[in-house]
Order: sequence, then structure tokens, then C-alpha cells
Amino acid sequence: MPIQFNKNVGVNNSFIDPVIGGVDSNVEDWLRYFQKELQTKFREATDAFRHFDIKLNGLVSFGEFKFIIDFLAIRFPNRALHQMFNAIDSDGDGKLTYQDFVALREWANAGGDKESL
Ligand SMILES: [Ca+2]
Repeated sequence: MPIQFNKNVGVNNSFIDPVIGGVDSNVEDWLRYFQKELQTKFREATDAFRHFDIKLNGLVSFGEFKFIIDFLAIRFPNRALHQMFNAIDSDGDGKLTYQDFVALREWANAGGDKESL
């Protein structure tokens, strides 16, 4: 059944995923789900990164990140996208590197329950 989100945060009501849960979802839940989706679509982190790096400059901007997630039809509220991007962005410069993608995969495969990536 559809998950009811808190209307105050303005999320997309069409988002439905029983894996993630409801209003208590946090960035770690989103990241675990995101990584799971990536691993079903791309065997290796390098394959995933190549798709996200639209400009082929070795960096993934938030715009590229959002564009590819939309393209892959992985549904997240905008709030979650920003939180996820910031969590993956290890040096906080607003761009993701290949190493960030590897770190996300390793974090998720280790259980994804650590406080930081
Ligand atoms: Ca960065």
C-alpha cells in the first residue's frame, strides 16, 4: 500500500516503496535503497559512475545525479536526493567522484549502518 508522507515536507505522493518505510526514513535508509537499485542496474561501481558522469569530467554534479536517478526511474523525494547527495559527497564540494561511488557501495555492502560513509 502507498506510504503516506508528511505533507509538510512536500514530498512526491507517488513515491511508493515498502523497502524504505514511511515518515521515519532517514538518509541511511535512502542510501541503502539507492545502492541496492544501483547494484541491480550496474554490476560495478565504475559502470554506475560512468552513467552519472554525463559531462565526462570525472565528477557528478547534483544536476547529473538527479537527472540519472530520474532517468533510471528510481523515485525519491527531492528532500532525500539532497540529503543523499550531501552524504555521498565526501569532501563537500558539491561534486561526486568515482571514489565516492565506491565508498557508498562498500558502506552499503558492509551493512550500511555506520554513522558516516
Ligand atoms: Ca566532492
